[in-house]
Parts: sequence; C-alpha cells; structure tokens
Amino acid sequence: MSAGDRGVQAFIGIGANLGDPEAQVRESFARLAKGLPKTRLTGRSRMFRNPPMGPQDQPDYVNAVARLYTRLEPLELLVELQGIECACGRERDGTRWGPRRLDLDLLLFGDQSLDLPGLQVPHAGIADRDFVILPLLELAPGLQIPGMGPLELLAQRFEGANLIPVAEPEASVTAAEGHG
Ligand code: PH2
Ligand code: MG
Ligand code: MG
Repeated sequence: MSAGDRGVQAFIGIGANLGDPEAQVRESFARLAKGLPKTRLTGRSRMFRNPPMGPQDQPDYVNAVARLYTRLEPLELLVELQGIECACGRERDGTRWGPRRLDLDLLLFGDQSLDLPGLQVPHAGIADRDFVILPLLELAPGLQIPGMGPLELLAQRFEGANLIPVAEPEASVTAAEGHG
C-alpha cells in the first residue's frame, strides 16, 4: 500500500473502566484530534458500555475505536498513545487485564503485520473481542484485517453481543470527522 501524503490509515482501540470512563474516552478523542503530530483523526465509533473481559471483579468498560491517518511510524504512534494514557492518569501496575483509567491500543496500521518488541499489529486477540470488532465494523465495514480476512466475517460471531451504546448526541459522533 502506498502511504500517500495523508499517511497510513490506523485504528486505535480505546477502553476505560476507572474514574469517569466516558469522560476519559471523550478526552482521548479530543487528544487524538488535536494533540498528535503528523496525524489526523478522521472518525470514531460510538462508545459502548460492556462487561469486563478477564478478571470479573472490576467495573464495566466503556470502549470505542478511532480512525486516524498518520505519517508517524508505528512505534512513534505507540509512544504518542502512551503519552495520552499518562496524561489521562493511567498508572501501569502490570496487572494483566486489570482495571485502568484509559487504554489506547494500536489495533491496525494500514495493511501491515508487525511483530516488534512491545508492539504487535494487528493487535493480539483483536478477533476475539466484540468490544473491538463491532465498533470497528461501524467505522470501516469493508475493512480487511491483515492475516485474518474480512472484518465482516470476523463480526458474524458477535451477533447479539452485549454492547450497550452510551447515549450521546448524534452530532458529537460525526463531529469527530476530520476536515481538509
Ligand atoms: N481491556 C482489558 C481487559 N478487559 N474488557 C473490556 N470489556 N474492555 C476492555 O477494553 C478491556 C477488557 C485490558 O486491556
Ligand atoms: Mg487493551
Ligand atoms: Mg493496552
């Protein structure tokens, strides 16, 4: 794939379940839109409240997916995402699948498959997570997931999944579309 002037299309999985999860997800949309060099936010899914995957003794999550065009390299983008996590109060205690104020995962980076120290793309487990696949389907229904095939096929097993849309004005979702 040619990156072109606008760069590579990347998708970010967003999750939060401590503090005010909706507020942190909104804050991350704002920071993705305004805070990243060489990068443009071009869309975002609705937010969905859903039960925790993994340890059950933690609050429900709010999850969403954002779409970017970026001229950053994948590891540069990862560092920027970690910066937003920190700015939103993320503390890393090393607990696998434990609760967090904000989690930003680099899900997809163009059509690339990467296995670097600290970064695997497509994100490991993407196909098993309704809270990733269904918001992604909303944003990019025709997408092909590198090494996994059509997103629409991956989504079939999640029909009837327990994702509850967070009430918000329609305009605030479409307002996240980038211009120019
Ligand atoms: N993230 C986790 C662990 N469990 N569960 C849901 N529903 N949503 C998440 O984003 C999530 C999770 C660790 O990244
Ligand atoms: Mg995660
Ligand atoms: Mg993460």
